Amino acid sequence: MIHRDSTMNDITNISKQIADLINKHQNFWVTTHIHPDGDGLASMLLMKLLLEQHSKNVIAIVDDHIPRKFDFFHSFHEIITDVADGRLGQPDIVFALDASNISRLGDIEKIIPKSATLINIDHHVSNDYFGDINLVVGEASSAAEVTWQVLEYCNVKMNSNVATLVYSGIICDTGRFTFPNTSARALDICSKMVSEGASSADIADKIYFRSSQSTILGLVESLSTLQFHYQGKVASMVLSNDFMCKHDHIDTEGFVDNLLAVDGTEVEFFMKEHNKDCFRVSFRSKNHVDVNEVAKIFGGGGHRRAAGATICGDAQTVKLKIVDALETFFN
Ligand SMILES: [Mn+2]
Repeated sequence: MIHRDSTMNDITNISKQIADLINKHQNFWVTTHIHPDGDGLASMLLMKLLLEQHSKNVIAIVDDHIPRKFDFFHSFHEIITDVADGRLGQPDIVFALDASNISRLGDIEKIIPKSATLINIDHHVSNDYFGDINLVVGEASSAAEVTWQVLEYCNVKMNSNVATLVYSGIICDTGRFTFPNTSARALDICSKMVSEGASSADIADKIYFRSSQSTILGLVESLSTLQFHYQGKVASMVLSNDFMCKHDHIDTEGFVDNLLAVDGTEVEFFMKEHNKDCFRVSFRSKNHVDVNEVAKIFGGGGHRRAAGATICGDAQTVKLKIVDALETFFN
């Protein structure tokens, strides 16, 4: 199969297929990736809202802990995080939002019935088209932007819940409108969402201005490990599992973005030791390095300017492996 980005024509055709499937079926699951972020959660809950407007039975399930800062998202408290939950039932259709491959769904991969139609809606260039239907738009700012296109096609009834979710998904994935994926289209959609009732100040307050003390201490700890490589072109930092275990509720999303502030860096990476000797690594790039390619070396992926991978080993070994992998760009 040729993997290519969905064109405008495809988007309309695939949206039509999705609309037909929604009409024909009654039982749905919506899900997103492990380590869920604002974009994945917003996209998943947007699809849930659309389906509920069509009087469907919808289960939102994520195989991971959900960061509390998103607790103002509509139906946040209905998200099921236990893959053995008795309420799951049998879905006819499963929507996977913001996931570049099936293993990103964690154990949900194992419980999707063979009979269900899997619909993959995403914006990662690394997406491997794992769905029965795939709507992948690599140039979209966010999965929320792609999901919004489907919702518009399906004539979603607008309200402030829809507007808040679309706006939130886009600000999370554009780094509050600072990353290169902040397109005119993304801003146009956000402008429309503000006129439909999304409050940019309230949303920023909730997502960005109520970090727990542990999170700020975790940031201080991470920054204290800051190191530069290749004459300052690469910056790295680490947060150990020991520290994570001593403090509850450390939300490390966005930690790596602090390194983007350093003048002269091209690649930034942050290693979070989520289990002993196993690191979740987030990569960022400012200009010419495609960190999706770097993450792929380690079995991960993402976008040109933002990607991630899981790498196991002790901290020093993992850091050296990454620095070595970057050598071709900086020597
Ligand atoms: Mn995303």
